[in-house]
Amino acid sequence: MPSQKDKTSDVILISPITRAYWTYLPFALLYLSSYLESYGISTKIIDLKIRNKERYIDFKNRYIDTVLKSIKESKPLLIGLTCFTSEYNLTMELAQTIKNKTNIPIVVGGVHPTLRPQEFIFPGSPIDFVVIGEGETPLFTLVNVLKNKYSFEKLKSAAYLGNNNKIQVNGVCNVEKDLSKFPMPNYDKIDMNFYVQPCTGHIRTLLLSGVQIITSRGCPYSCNFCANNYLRSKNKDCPSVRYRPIDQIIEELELLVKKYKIDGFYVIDDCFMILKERTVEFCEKLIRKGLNLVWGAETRVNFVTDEKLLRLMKKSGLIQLDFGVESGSPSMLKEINKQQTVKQIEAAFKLCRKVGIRTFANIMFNLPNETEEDVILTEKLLNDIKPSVLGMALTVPLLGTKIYEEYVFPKLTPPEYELYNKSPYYKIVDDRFMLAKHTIDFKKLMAKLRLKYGLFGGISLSPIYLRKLIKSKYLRIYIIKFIKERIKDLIYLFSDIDRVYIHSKIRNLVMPIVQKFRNLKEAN
Ligand code: B12
Ligand code: SF4
Repeated sequence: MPSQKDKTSDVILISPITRAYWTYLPFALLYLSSYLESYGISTKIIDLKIRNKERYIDFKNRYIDTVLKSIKESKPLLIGLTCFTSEYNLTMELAQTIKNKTNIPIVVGGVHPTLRPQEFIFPGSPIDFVVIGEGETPLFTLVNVLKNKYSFEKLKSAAYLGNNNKIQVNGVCNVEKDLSKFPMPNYDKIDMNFYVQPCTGHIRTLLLSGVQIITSRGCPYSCNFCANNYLRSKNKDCPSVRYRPIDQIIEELELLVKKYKIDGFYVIDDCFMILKERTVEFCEKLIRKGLNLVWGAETRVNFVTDEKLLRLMKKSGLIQLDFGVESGSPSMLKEINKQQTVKQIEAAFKLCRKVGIRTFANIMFNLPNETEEDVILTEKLLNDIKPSVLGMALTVPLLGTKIYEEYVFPKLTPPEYELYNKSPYYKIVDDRFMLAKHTIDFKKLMAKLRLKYGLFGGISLSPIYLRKLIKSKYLRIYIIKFIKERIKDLIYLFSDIDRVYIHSKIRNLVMPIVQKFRNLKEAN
């Protein structure tokens, strides 16, 4: 049982301030918390959300106050922070603020610390430990070492400042082989009412009260824009994909329905549907349990080839499949090592349409060495597959990816990690991020494609979906939010029309006149 006395906790885990708007569950912290608590180590998660109309500056003050107050009250043995590359500077800032008030050790884990432990461990750093890789067991060991005052040499998959004032790294990146030993995420530790509210973030663009779930960790592919492969390649002894027991997942969903009244869920596995027999087992058990949930998932086109399987998935509540289509150009698909063909993309979309499953196509522009012809091929592919929902983004060479290693020179310095926070949607925020060879106006291109395929994707007339909404305790919120979403659609529609047509028309009218004036000026 947890050793919770009054308000004290052995470990405090803190969500970064950047995640104040996210409707994605803080899975890393939830899993770490439930594993530690299964061994009687009490934990607290600070996961603050910005309030309606709260100014960011007020939120930031509230966030810092809450963190410091909580540390004072809980008197923890250890404070844990989590960090993507984009969050590096804010994480260091937060750690320093904490260290100015207390001497309690701070550990950081997550993608960036795993990739660059040396950027956290150096003389004078406010961070005391880095956990490298998946954190459950290394964090448990760290807590035990601190509790029992053992030597740091006992730490595993961890880094700290050695006696010589140099970083000491013990062991390799941790990849947990057996996921069955981990209890389900510790949902009670956070404000689940916030997370289960109907929003369009669970199943992209569809209003739904739900959560994300993880059924497996890892991916056997190596797309070179994805950091996954690099993280995994640091530990070659472990299987790339590890699975949670299906019964545990079903039990988790049952609890989420009973306790939080969710209407659906979204599978955020790195690579879902790898093993057909597992997908079948999952769907059959979902049907047998009678939870009547609507669900969506992200997968790869090469896994969607079997009509019977797709029909079973639909029967179990599947409404939408999201695909990383990325490009319609065979040479681009090869360039990014996507290991999928245009034919496979076309076939998967065709099959989904036949069975009646919505499709989400994610497209990446600004791929390495992309030419105008590659973009035209992507436009052509979209015309063929006609996704129910279209997502587009410009490729950003992330730290820990092959494209970062190959194309970004000079490499980013830590203050420059802030570049990852700037909107990557339609703008190249730094010359080093320009990977394409053409000079197409991305903003206009994306506005044009959104007008063609991306509008009103949030509307679904699927009977299982509509039935779910009508019976839901959130029906009133669904109606209000549905109207708000359609107003947003209209605003986007007009701004896209403006970008594609009006802007260019005005430009075409005005520019020759401006040019004439310029010529006149030069002549004088
Ligand atoms: C779901 C997801 C999201 C969700 C958020 C989920 C969440 N609450 O964390 C959303 C959609 C919001 C999101 C956003 C972004 N994401 Co994202 N996301 C993922 C994804 C697919 C899964 C993350 C997850 O929940 N994993 C499950 C948990 C259990 O694993 P985990 O987070 O790795 O945590 C384990 C360890 O890392 C470690 N650990 C983590 N924290 C801590 C803390 C302590 C104290 C300890 C001891 C250990 C520890 O232990 C955990 C348990 O084993 C990953 C891919 C991946 N496989 O990691 C990308 C990924 C993390 N995202 C990535 C990126 C780039 C982003 C964005 C920047 C994208 C963008 N351009 O907007 C934004 C971040 C914006 C910002 N301002 O920071 C990159 C990160 C690369 C990098 N170098 O940082 C990844 C790796 C994908 C990729 N493209 O390569 N993301
Ligand atoms: S399939 Fe997805 S998770 Fe796997 S390497 Fe490619 S982008 Fe990353």
